[in-house]
Amino acid sequence: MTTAALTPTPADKFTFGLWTVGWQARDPFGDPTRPALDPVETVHRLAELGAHGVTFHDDDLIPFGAAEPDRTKHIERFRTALVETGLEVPMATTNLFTHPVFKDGAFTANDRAVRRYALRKVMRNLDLAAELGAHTYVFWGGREGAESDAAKDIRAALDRYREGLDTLAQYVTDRGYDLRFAIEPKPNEPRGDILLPTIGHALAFINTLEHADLVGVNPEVGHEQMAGLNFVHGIAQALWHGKLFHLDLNGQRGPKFDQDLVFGHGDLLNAFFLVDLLENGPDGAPAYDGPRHFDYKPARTEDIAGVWHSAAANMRTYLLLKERAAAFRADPEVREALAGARTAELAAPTLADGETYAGLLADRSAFEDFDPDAAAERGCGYVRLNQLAVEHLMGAR
Ligand SMILES: [Mn+2]
Repeated sequence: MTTAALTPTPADKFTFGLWTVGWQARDPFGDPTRPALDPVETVHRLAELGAHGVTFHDDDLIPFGAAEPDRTKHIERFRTALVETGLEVPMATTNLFTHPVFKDGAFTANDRAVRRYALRKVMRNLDLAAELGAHTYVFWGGREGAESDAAKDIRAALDRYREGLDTLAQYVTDRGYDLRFAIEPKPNEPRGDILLPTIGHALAFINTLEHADLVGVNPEVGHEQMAGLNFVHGIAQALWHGKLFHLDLNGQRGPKFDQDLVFGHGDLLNAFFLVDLLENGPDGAPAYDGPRHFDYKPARTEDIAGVWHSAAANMRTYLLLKERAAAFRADPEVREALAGARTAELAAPTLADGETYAGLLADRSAFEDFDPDAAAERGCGYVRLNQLAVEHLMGAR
């Protein structure tokens, strides 16, 4: 692959949250290791690195509780930086977790006044998101959960979660905003157990919403892997439901605390198949054409130079995996191995066109004359196929 192809450009649609590179590396055991970053500087640095856009929580841009004139000033500085760089804001979200008022949740806090306050905080930032041209609004309910099963009536909490999203979807619709919602699942951290912990939980919940068509998911690599789940399968199912509205790329090494590593720095083989899934859809076109959003944290060990190095690393890793996945798909030996593994046969419906179960019952070859032992003897050839993927990933082919 040429150096040019590994140099990110806005056409690659790479985006970063202000809170990612801006993380000062405060953790539960230690103080920050880096100074705060000015969002204006972040916008300029990301543009220099070839990013397409930047995303934000309300409080990343405007300090919590800022007076109205200050708020306006922060927004204007940010807007100027966007104009100067051409960076877009494809997504925005709300901080409903840092301030102690949200210690028991926002939409699902037992305290009704906190729930009303949370909805107002979201509505205010929805106005700003629409004004800045965002098309996706993410809901990560990190504080929506509990540590004790006695603390929360989960069925009532889900009623309130639904009420909150229905109310906000109505608001967006009435205002005519071109915004869709994306729920970001996470199993735990900061709460002991978080509501809507996985992609599957979120998809089932979305089906109950009044404005279900406006709501999809924003799955994060690490969050699903914290639950021991296969991220590629989760993304494939979200695509299958037509609900992959956005996604968060990063790295995670198994079920432990949320590491937010650089993309690919966790389960690299799963990252390879993820990029293959996103970029190489069934018709050759990408299966997903939205932003490739990085929600990672530069390691606490890094200084500011390391922050920008890690930001660039996310994009370079993605482009390398995209190149490796294309080589994998183009390799004649891979095609032969795929045919041997009968992967395309799965697309053929199990019943023939127009056939019903009556036809299946009448087909002696399906059962009476079928030889299950002979079928069981055939190997699938999946290990050979996987090894080909590993070798492409390693640059050995
Ligand atoms: Mn995370």
